[in-house]
Amino acid sequence: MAVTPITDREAGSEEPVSAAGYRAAIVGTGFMGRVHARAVQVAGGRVVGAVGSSPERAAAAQGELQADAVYATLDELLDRADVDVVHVCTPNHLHEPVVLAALAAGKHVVCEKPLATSTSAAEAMTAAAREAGRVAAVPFVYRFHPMVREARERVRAGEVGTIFVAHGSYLQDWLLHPTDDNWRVDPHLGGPTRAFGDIGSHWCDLLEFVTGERIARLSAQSSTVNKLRGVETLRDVTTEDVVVVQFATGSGAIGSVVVSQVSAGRKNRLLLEVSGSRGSLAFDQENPEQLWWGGRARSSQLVRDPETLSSPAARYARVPAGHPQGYQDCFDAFVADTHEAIGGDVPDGLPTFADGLRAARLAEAVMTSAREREWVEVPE
Ligand code: SOE
Repeated sequence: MAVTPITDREAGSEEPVSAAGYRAAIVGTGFMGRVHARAVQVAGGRVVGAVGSSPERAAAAQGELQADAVYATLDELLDRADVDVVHVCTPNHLHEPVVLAALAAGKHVVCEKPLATSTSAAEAMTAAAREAGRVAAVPFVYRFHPMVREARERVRAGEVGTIFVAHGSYLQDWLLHPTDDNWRVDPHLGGPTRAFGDIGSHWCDLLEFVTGERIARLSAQSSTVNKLRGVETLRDVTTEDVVVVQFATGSGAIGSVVVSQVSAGRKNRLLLEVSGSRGSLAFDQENPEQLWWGGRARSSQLVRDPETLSSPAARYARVPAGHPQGYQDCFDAFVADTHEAIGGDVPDGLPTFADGLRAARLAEAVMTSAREREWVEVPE
């Protein structure tokens, strides 16, 4: 099919999908689309095309995305032979159709979390990626902080000992007021769980990534604080603002997490603390260059530094010590690892659709438990 970009800065050659290159298409031109586009460029890739919710929005975003061209429809973008990887940054309900179309067109995919708005959709997407033999990654990006990798290495090396308790929170305040609104609030666009799907999923991913433990059963309660929301007219809200989960892991550790999008003053505070028979570790996403190490005799605040980091963690130090790195750096590292995976070497800890599916199963268990008011087993 002949493809006519709605705007074209520089017509590139349309070589088919390659293992060496990272020619990306961005689907969705909001905040996350811009974060992904920057990461593509830092990873040495190029945004060859973008599509937005309307041709006008795509055209308006072209400069910031540094996209060679923007397209009126997804089909036109997918027709380009030279798109290696499609980054899906749309509202959640569109993840499934966009991912399935991209895989059917032979592209690798990076899909925002939550991967899908239901477990069955996440299963279908994971199966489609496996059958297509494509790289399919999900940006659980907090895994890419060097101090998170350091925590993981210390757990792996036995320095924490047998883990018996893990706890923490993920708190935001951007939905505190009834007039705070966003597509994520609408279950048709964001999915039936909001606070847990959007940010609780990050916390659980980090817990399981750092400790190697798996949540086996859980009990949850949730609350919708703002039952009506809207800027001009108020409408009913069904998605939750707050979730509290207590859980047990397969090996018998217990723990809890508080997830809230209405905690005044907390902007993006993800806190994870784990304790075992030999020591404790705590990581705070708003202070990501540090890691608290708790010992019975002595505790210390570890600071990212070549002296402190084991080599798997040092791999993710992107700037010299003392020059704080943060959220965008995590994205840059995530896309760089996705690029490597497309080249054939899948780096340790790359979050894939299997992890997105895991999050969907946890989300379903949380919703079921909160609704039924009982403990729920989480299927593997
Ligand atoms: C909004 O809650 C949001 O942007 C999430 O969607 C991201 O996953 C999280 O990293 C920051 O907050």
